[in-house]
Amino acid sequence: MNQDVYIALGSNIGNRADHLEKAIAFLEDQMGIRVITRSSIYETNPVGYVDQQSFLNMVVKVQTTLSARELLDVTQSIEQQCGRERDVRWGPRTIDLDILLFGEENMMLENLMIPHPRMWERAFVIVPLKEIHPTLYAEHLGQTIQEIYDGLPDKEGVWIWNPQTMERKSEPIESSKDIRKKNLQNK
Ligand code: PH2
Ligand code: MG
Ligand code: MG
Repeated sequence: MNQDVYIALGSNIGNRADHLEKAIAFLEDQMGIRVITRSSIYETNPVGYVDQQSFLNMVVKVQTTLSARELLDVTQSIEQQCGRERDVRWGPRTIDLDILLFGEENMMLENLMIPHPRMWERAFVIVPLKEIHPTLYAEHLGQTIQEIYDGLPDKEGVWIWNPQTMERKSEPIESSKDIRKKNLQNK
């Protein structure tokens, strides 16, 4: 059966955009995986462990006939092939592939939980996910991705990345100026 799966990608070491592209090319080459949609690339301030380089993040939607377990093996092997080394939790990484959602399933694989338990509060995941599927419904939160996005307390620290100029767009996706404007409109 074909499952709709969302995968978050992140890189903050070396040529970050190359790592993202390479990881997507590996996914495309894989039997039983089809890359359906990719978000823009975003540059994001590090979350968790903050004393590190900014990340490039994006989300891709794939369809797969693989089981979640098999897909996890694939994503881990891609991380290896892209030169990821053993790393500090939340520390710098050449490439990180996190399975966010696997169809409608809830599951625990090794120490991996699907849906990814911290994805809902992370702007670096929700912003690109909202770009590709705002109406996606998060069953256990009873909210769409758009609603989760609207409720995120902090969307600063996320910029659209321009792959041509290799620079971020100058304004964060939602600057405090936009938020003030929205608040005024709601009055
Ligand atoms: N990944 C982490 C920890 N912190 N911060 C940003 N901005 N982007 C990430 O992908 C990221 C992070 C652990 O995987
Ligand atoms: Mg991660
Ligand atoms: Mg990971």
